[in-house]
Amino acid sequence: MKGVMEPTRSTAELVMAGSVLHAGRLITQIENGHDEARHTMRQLMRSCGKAQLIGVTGPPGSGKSTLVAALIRQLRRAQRTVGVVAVDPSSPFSGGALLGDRDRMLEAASGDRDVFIRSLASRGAAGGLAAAVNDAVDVMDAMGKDVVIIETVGVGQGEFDIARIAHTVVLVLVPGYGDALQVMKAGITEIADVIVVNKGDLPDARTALKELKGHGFTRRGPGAGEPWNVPVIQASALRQEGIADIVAAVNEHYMFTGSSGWRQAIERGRRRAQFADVASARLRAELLTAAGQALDDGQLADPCTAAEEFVRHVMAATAREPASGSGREMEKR
Ligand SMILES: Nc1nc2c(ncn2[C@@H]2O[C@H](COP(=O)(O)OP(=O)(O)OP(=O)(O)O)[C@@H](O)[C@H]2O)c(=O)[nH]1
Ligand SMILES: [Mg+2]
Repeated sequence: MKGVMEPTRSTAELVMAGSVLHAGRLITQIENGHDEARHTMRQLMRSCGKAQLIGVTGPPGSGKSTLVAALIRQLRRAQRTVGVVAVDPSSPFSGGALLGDRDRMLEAASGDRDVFIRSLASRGAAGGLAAAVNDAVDVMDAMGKDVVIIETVGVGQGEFDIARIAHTVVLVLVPGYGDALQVMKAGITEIADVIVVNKGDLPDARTALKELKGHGFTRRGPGAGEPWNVPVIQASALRQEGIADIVAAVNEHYMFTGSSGWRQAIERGRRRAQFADVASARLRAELLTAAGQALDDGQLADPCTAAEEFVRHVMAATAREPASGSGREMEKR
């Protein structure tokens, strides 16, 4: 009998073929800052850029995870494959809650091969949370998931900004938090593309909805095109009401960003932030090592001046760096 050797497939190939096992391991490697993960990510990048990225954010307990579970069901009904990155805000108290969230979402996925859910904790991410979230999103994108949902608590004040990652940001509010003034104060209107007043089964939902709708929030992409009118949708994630409306609004926004050049700007902004996040985390680690040495050598009596000088020195060195030409030419590029 002639034995045919099975060619060994690389992790990247296995992930691209949709292996949940290998994708899960890869994300763990990313969290641990494993060198091998960078190598795999490099290979995966060429398969990225196809998924629709949806951010789900809002205050603690507004029903984000319940809504994500409902969205999974709705998207699966339309035969769309789904990845979820649930970001733990790092509070040691939310460990249990996160587990509950996962259960809820897993129930919605219940053995479905086309749903992949992963939670990330900032305390675990070696290279910074933003970098880990971006990598996890890229992994799910490379797996071929049609939609990747990123769930995170809070808006803008976190360690990373969901508006820099997602094509569409869904803000989940609840009756009581819903008055327009509070929402504006929180700076939320800057990033919400779709507003959901969740827990519509509760008594105050109508008032909140009316007030938010009355305000008429708009968003603008780059350039002088038409503004996007932010829809305000009442829903009950618990009773799975209003979920189809949310999906329709998200898809409409996605189309809008595609036709207005906005989406390209979002994607460019994401890659720019990703570069800066990874580079600054790496540099910070290197700098702390170098600073430790300098401190031991007694060179940090005036740390601020030393830092300024160091940066000037590095900037001058990198400006001279390119083999083909001077710093002046680099400026022109
Ligand atoms: N009445 C009602 N309760 C809801 C609804 N959606 C979620 N809840 C409840 O609200 C609580 C919080 O729901 P989660 O989905 O965990 O909220 P979350 O925003 O993900 O919470 P964190 O991730 O901890 O910030 C749970 O007890 C849910 O059952 C809803 O539509 N109506
Ligand atoms: Mg949650």
